[in-house]
Amino acid sequence: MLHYFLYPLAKHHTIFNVFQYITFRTIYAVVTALLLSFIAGPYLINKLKSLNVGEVVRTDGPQSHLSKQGTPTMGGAIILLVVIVSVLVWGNITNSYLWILVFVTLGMGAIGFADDYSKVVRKKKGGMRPAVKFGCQVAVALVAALLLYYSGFNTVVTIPFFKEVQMDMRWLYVPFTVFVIVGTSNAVNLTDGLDGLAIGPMTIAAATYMLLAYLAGNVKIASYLHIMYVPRAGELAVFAGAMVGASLGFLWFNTYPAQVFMGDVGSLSLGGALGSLAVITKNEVLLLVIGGIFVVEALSVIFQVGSYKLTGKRVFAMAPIHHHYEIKGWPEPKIIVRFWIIAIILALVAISTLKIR
Ligand code: 57M
Repeated sequence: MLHYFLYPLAKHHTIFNVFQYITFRTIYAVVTALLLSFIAGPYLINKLKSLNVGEVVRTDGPQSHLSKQGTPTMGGAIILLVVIVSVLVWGNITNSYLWILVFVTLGMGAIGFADDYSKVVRKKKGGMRPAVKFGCQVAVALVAALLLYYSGFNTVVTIPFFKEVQMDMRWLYVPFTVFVIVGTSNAVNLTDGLDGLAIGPMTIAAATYMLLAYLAGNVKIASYLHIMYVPRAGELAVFAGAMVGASLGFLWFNTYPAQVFMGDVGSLSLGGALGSLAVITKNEVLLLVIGGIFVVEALSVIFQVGSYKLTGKRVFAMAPIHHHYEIKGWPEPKIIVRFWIIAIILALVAISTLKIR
């Protein structure tokens, strides 16, 4: 909004020129989101407590989790609010990609909110019916995919490390986009099972996409690095920046021992936003590396369920994989911080693909 209202004043005073720069607006999107989280966080936590919006912890998981019973949940609502406010303040509101990101984030957030509400407030065991929840996620992602496709979005997919390997997916890019967005949304949801376990790697992944969006949207840098140039995608650095600030701000309260959980309202929306960032910056396949922690968590569930159905044996003591380490006796903070370290290494590997091609 500031870009829309203040940049035109540059013809009167050069100071207003700063509002045209994506770098400047991205930095302040991070700072704004971080400060807003610090201000609104304690208020929201108290509000959730007074409304009795407390987590119902399952009793069949690791026993250490029983002490978390009643921790305020649905804190992801604050992440959503903070991201959207920061993006509206610092983003170029005439950029259509920004609005697609806002749509997916709010759409997935609404689904997560409905699920949390039925679990926590209406005390419905298991929450929303899985098929309904999945159907709604597909619907949100499909709208985004169709908007991109019919606006002439580039349907070519590149493979990291191999710049010559390219594939034009044509209309198949629509289901592919849906798969990336819904898959990431659910993978982040599965990861969100220990204090700070999802939001740490989310901060790192969003920071990586902040950089990639800037590079992909800059014609000179994109041609120098031989990466796909995506006109107007640079603006998504502002969105990713708001995600970085809001995630770090949430981590402040969600770090072990957590004062608040994000709930599905947080995990589904952040996951959906991350998947959309991967698609619009044309780094869809690289998401497997950048979001490697989320991928491994999801794969652990697929292998566990698959193996149990086929052979009657489990691969892990319990899936998703973070539960496996808990049952092996690793203290919770050790698992969390080690997963963060791996997420940082994966982000660096992903960034290195810009040069190793
Ligand atoms: C959500 N939710 C957490 C919190 C958070 C198919 C199967 C693998 C599904 C999976 C599942 O239900 N996953 C989705 C996981 C829950 O956290 C809430 O949910 C929100 C995210 N959606 O924000 O509101 C619990 O996680 C803990 N937590 C923290 N700190 C945080 O910051 O400690 C969360 C956030 C919270 C709290 O204890 O209550 C969850 O784990 O339920 N199912 C499972 O994960 C279950 N796995 C399982 O059944 N494995 C089987 C098969 C099906 C693969 C197996 O291995 O044989 C486990 N989860 C639990 N108990 N809690 C096992 C049993």
